[in-house]
Amino acid sequence: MKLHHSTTSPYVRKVMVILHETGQLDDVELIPTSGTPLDPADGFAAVNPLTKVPALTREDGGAIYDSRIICRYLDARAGAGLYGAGDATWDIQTLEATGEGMIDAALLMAYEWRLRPEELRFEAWSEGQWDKIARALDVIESRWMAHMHAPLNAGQIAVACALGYLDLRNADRNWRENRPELAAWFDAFSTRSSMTATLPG
Ligand SMILES: N[C@@H](CCC(=O)N[C@@H](CS)C(=O)NCC(=O)O)C(=O)O
Repeated sequence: MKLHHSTTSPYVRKVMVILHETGQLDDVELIPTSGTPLDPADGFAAVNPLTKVPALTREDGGAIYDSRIICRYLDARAGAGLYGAGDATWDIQTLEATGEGMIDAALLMAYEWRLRPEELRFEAWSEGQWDKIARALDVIESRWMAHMHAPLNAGQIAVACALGYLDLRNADRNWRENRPELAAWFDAFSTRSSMTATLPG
């Protein structure tokens, strides 16, 4: 398989963590692919018309994209059970969506200050994105910690990659303040070899 990859993308990191955790790393060739909405990678649209990483070309040649679909595919391929069984899957997938939503909001903030010309930047809109992240962090701290301490699942992986991205792009916002349980959980989760091997670089 071929994985269109970028070392700083938190969406790619979710996929890489799952590859590590499920023993599928050697089944994938990494294809460095970086681009933005203003400057998509050459030729990448033939794989993913949305020109976003990650995208995975499977052994049969078919491409799949969106990190959540790729994560589900890799989980099914390995029979890893990272999405739980029965009704538990809805909680795991909601936790995954919460992590993913934090990444979406943080990426929109990063694009706002990296890509938009200074005179067009919209501060209130960026703050609205941060408010989404802050609310999600509070909900995880107050309601989801039992799920965070459950056996490894795709929801935890998505939240961990979101927190790693906040440390990379929004360190000044100090997300750990007033969220001691989540901060302690992330410290411990960050020691997993799947996490140390996929630090943004
Ligand atoms: N929902 C997508 C989002 C992927 C995404 O936005 N990736 C970013 C890199 S972090 C990207 O490729 N951006 C390029 C663009 O938006 O043109 C997923 O989960 O895979």
